[in-house]
Amino acid sequence: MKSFINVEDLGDLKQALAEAQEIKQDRYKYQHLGKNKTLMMIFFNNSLRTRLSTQKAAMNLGMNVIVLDVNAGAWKLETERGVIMNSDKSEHLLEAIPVMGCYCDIIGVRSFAGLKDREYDYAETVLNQFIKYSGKPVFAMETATVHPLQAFADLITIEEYRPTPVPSQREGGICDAMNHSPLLSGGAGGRLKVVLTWAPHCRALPQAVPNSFAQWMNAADVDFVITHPKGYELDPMFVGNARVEYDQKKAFEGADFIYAKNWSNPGVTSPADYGKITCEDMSWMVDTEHMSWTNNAKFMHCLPVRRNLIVTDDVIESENSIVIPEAANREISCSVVLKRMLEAL
Ligand code: AN0
Ligand code: CP
Repeated sequence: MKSFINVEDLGDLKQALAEAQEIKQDRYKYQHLGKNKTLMMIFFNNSLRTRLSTQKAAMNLGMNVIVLDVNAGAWKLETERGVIMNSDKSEHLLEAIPVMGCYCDIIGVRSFAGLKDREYDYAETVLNQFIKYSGKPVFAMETATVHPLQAFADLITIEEYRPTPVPSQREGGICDAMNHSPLLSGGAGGRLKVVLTWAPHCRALPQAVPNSFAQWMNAADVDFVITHPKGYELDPMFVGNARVEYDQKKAFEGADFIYAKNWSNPGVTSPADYGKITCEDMSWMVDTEHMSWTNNAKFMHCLPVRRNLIVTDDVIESENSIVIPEAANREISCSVVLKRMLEAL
């Protein structure tokens, strides 16, 4: 695998889930692959899970890891070509990227959307410069429009926690369970209903997490519903065949998984609103009443989450909340990705 950005980069999802299960059972099985190979992680934005889980996955594979926080110690980087560089930015990304490429074998990039210019963000300008100029395989650690390591971990988590006819399968292998699974194989037990719900937040957040989650759920065989206030429509290339339901209660009815996330206005129906907060309706916060509309659904969120804005304490602390195993699976999704990238070097 040369890059990891979209769901297609992973190929057959069943195979990817089988590899995830294999690695989960023995995290150090491929320790030899990373010998004398270096991962460079570049952070333009903060992180807890991505930073720790990616580093752990790389260490499990025997890799060396270099982490650069661009905003803490590096020269300030200019990203736009053609700019007269007489501001506080001392170095251009067009020199910095090939230099970084000299010191490593694989590069992970975290670079959030600026949420000011939709065209610039959706062109994945920073990520594509890394792909073009680093000379090394690149993967997204949440870029302007996607967060594939999160979405892959979410898929693994849904597979592990989906209701199965035999309860013991939950503890068992992903693959064995998958033989009966409506998730990817369209099994006879009825399709899983997975709901992505917008929830309120005090700061404008990117669309990367919901975009990737939608992309991955469309690739899995689930009944996938997206619910949000009018005006928050995600880009059609990510919505795909999902059903969009503006009535949150209707969307939640019969759901097996509730995936909550805030995102700022994607500017699809109203370009001038791109990146803005255009709804503050607190009735969208996921509370116990919301969860009572579902089919005893599991609650998911990529974290970090602001309690009592997106979800109440009661729901996130409930037995049905699987946010911690979801975060734990970030190590597994990243291990599969790095393993494949190392194999392709
Ligand atoms: C980021 C976001 O919403 O994209 C990262 C989530 C993984 N969240 C915040 O900036 C709070
Ligand atoms: N879910 C996630 O990517 O978290 P971080 O922003 O802490 O890495």
